[in-house]
Amino acid sequence: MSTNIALAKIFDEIAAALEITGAMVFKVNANRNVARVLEHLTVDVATLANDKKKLTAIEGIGDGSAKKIIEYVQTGKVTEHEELLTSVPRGVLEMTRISGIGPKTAKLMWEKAGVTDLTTLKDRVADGSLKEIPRLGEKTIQNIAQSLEFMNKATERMRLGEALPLAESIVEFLQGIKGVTQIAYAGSLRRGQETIGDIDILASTDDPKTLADTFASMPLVKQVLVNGETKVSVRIAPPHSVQADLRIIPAASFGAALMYFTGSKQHNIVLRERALKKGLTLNEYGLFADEDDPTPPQHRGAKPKAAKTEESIYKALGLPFVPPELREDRGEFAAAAAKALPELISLEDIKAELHSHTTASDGSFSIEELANEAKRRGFHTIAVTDHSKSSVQANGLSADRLLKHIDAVREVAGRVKGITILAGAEVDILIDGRLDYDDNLLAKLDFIVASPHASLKQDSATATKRLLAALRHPLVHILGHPTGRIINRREGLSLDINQLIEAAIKHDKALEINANHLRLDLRDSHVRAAVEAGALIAIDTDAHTHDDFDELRYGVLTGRRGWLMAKQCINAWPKAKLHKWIKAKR
Ligand code: DGT
Ligand code: CA
Ligand code: CA
Ligand code: ZN
Repeated sequence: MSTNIALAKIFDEIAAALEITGAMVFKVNANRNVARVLEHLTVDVATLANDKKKLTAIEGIGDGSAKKIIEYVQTGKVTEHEELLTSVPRGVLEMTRISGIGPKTAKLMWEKAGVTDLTTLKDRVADGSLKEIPRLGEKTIQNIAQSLEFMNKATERMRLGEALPLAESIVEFLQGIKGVTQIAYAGSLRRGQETIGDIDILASTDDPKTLADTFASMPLVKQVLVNGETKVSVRIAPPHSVQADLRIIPAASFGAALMYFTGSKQHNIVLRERALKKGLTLNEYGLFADEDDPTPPQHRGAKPKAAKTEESIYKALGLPFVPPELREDRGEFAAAAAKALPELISLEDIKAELHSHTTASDGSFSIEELANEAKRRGFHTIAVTDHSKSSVQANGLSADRLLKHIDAVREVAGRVKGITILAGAEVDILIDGRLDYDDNLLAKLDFIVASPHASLKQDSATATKRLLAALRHPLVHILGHPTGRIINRREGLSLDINQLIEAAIKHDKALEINANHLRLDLRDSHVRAAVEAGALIAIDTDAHTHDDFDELRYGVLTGRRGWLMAKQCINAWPKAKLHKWIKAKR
């Protein structure tokens, strides 16, 4: 699969270089979109390159991109990419991935101060010499310094949206190996945490040696750290660079091991205390009678009361099955005792996408393509919510363009059957809480997501006041990605979430979980607070391209970690109920 990743990087670099050299936005976006498509593609693109039609049949890959892919497969390089790299150094391209550095700033620092990579950038920030660059504001320099510091702290943990597909592909691969009877990933990944420290995989097999050897010699592996009979640890090659542990477990104790290695540690501790109170002892081999014997029960040949499945162990401890996302010792035991464990929302419950973009702003869909994709995914409603005018970097719509766009959406809505298409907007919440269009114009829209995009370093009190104003606005439906954070890149607003929850309830608004794995905003703990207080939640993908719809599962996992049930999530409501709620704000 490495051709896909290598090519994705090339398309990303082309996009960044084009941006720096001032190319048209659509050209930049087209290349960036191809990179996303390639990252998510489940077949090796090299196997399709003998036939251009097979490539252009993939959503998001056009004629020009297909040519570049074929060139790469045949020659190992892309001429356009090579040429761009002779005019823009690669290090300059990498800098544009840092929050606070756009293409203009990168270009300025490169031309005026010789900043050609991250290392020189760090030096120039440290010695204060960036200040001498004309037209580079003090604020920008401060932002860059903060981003660098944040990156240093945050880069070790891998984001869920990168770890989950990786773990799934490893599991799928190993499943096919001779002798394997059971296999699953465990750990923080199974609990759906937004970032993970390492990938934990458990398997049972009739042929341990073959499995261990196969795992250690996967093409993805860069280094073998431990190569034992029951445990193999490897480091996965860049760009992933994460550790993966495979543990080989006797089939009879697979459930006990899965429970143990899923964790969390806190949850496991409570389980073991519970076992002891019942005169039992729990470990990764099973639940046994607690006898006064220093030899562990599995070594004395003791027969476990339960071990094969997690369900049987929970049952023997007098508990219902606890979904992995709840295993944090944050109230799940009390809820289980009260027979009040939530029936968590699932991916299949989601029937509406209420935050999405088209080519009118920074998306890659036409309105019709967007609607058809939403329909294909089984949704009854799609809200088209392009950016508002202050989001200049995202090609936000002026008032005039918005009026025309509303007409265009209504025209498609009249034509495409089987799905409700709403004319909406993702309206910027300006620095003081005002919205980015006047009320007359807002009233013409069926649907409004109000989101913060700029000034994301405000102090907590100011930021909370700003978002409260948007929640109070009678025409708004959803507060979009409230903090504006980007995981591992940008901290975002630090908000008084309880005040926002209270206001959302009072004004009957929904708070968004932006499902994009870079955002997951609201985060799990915020969702939990909102769910407990009774606020409505929206789970939206913020789709810019076809594959973005696949990010929905990360939003659902975050919702589940926040104890969210379908009835509290507006995207899971039946059509009539949702539409009634939407119209009540008009
Ligand atoms: P991570 O990898 O940092 O995102 O978090 P986890 O939860 O995946 O932690 P990890 O990989 O260190 O261990 C996986 C699970 O194994 C963990 O959730 C619980 C279990 N575990 C590991 N070490 C211990 C331990 O010392 N005591 C107990 N009770 N459980 C442990
Ligand atoms: Ca782990
Ligand atoms: Ca581990
Ligand atoms: Zn947004």
